[in-house]
Amino acid sequence: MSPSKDSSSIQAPTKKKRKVFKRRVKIKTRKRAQIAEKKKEKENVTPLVRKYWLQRYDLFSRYDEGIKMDEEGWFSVTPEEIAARQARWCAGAGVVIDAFAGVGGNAIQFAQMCHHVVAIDIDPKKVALASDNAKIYGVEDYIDFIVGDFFQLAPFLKGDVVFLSPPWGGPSYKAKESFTLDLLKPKDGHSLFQVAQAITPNIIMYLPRNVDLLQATALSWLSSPPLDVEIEENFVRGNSKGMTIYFGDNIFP
Ligand code: MGP
Ligand code: SAH
Repeated sequence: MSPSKDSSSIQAPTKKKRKVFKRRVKIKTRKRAQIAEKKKEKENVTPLVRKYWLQRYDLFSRYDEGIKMDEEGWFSVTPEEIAARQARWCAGAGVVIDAFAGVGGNAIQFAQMCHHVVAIDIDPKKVALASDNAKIYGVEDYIDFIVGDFFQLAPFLKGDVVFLSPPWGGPSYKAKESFTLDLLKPKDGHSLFQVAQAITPNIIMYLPRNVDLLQATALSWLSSPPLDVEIEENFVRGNSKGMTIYFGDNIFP
C-alpha cells in the first residue's frame, strides 16, 4: 500500500516563491496584452494602408509610443521630416492655423517651432487622434483643437500663418498627368487660397508632386503687389512626396 499524502506535509509556498510566481503572471499578462495590441494594429492595416504602415517611422518617428491613425490619416499625413521643414519656414511665428489638421502630422511640428497652433478638422475622429498624438510629442498645451469646417470658421480666425493641406482626392491623385487646383477637396485651390488670404498673406500649401506648378504659383497674383513665392519639392529617402509652396515673407518677430 502506498502511503497516502498527509495534508500536513504539503508546505505552503515561501514568500520568495510567491513573489516569483506573481512576477511570472505579470510578465505573461503583459506579453498577452502586447500580442493582442499587435494583432489589433495589424487588423487595422488594410491593404490600402499597408504601404504607408511600412513607412510608419517616416510619418511619425515616435510611432511606437502609441501614435494612432485612421485610414485617411495613413495616406494623408505629412511625413515628419517634411512637416518639420515646413514648420521651420515660420519658426517663431505667433499663431499658425492648420486648416486641415488630420491626425496632427503638421500641427505637432508647428507647435514645436511656433508659439501657438489652431488645428482644425471637420472630422471629430481626426481631432481626437491628433490630440492624442500631440500628447505623445508633449505639445498638446500649444495647440487649440477645433472640430469644424475651415471655410465656415475662417472669417472668425486670426493668425500669422495659414497652412493648407487639404484632401487631394485620395491616393489616386497621381493618376493625373497634371494635378490642377480644381481637383482639391472640398473646394478648388483658388477659392481656398482666397479664404486663407483674408486671414494672412503668409500661406503654406502642401500639394501633390504632380501639381500644375504654373497654376499654383499664379495664386500669388491674387494679391497686389503679388506675394513672394518659394517652391520646394519634398523628398523622403530620395522619393518625391509632395510640393510645398510658401507665399508671403517669412519674417516673424
Ligand atoms: P502617396 O503618393 O500616396 O504615397 O502620398 P507614396 O508613399 O509616395 O507612394 P507612391 O506609390 O506614390 O510612391 C505621398 C504623400 O502625399 C503622403 O505621404 C502624404 O504626405 C501626401 N498625401 C497623399 N494624399 C493622398 C494626400 C491628401 O489627400 N491630402 C494631403 N494633404 N496629403 C496627401
Ligand atoms: N496635414 C495633415 C493631413 C491633412 S489630410 C497631417 O499631417 O496629418 C486633410 C484633412 O482635411 C482630413 O483629415 C479631412 O478630414 C480634413 N477636411 C476635409 N474638409 C475639411 C474642411 N472643410 N474643414 C476642415 N477640415 C477638413
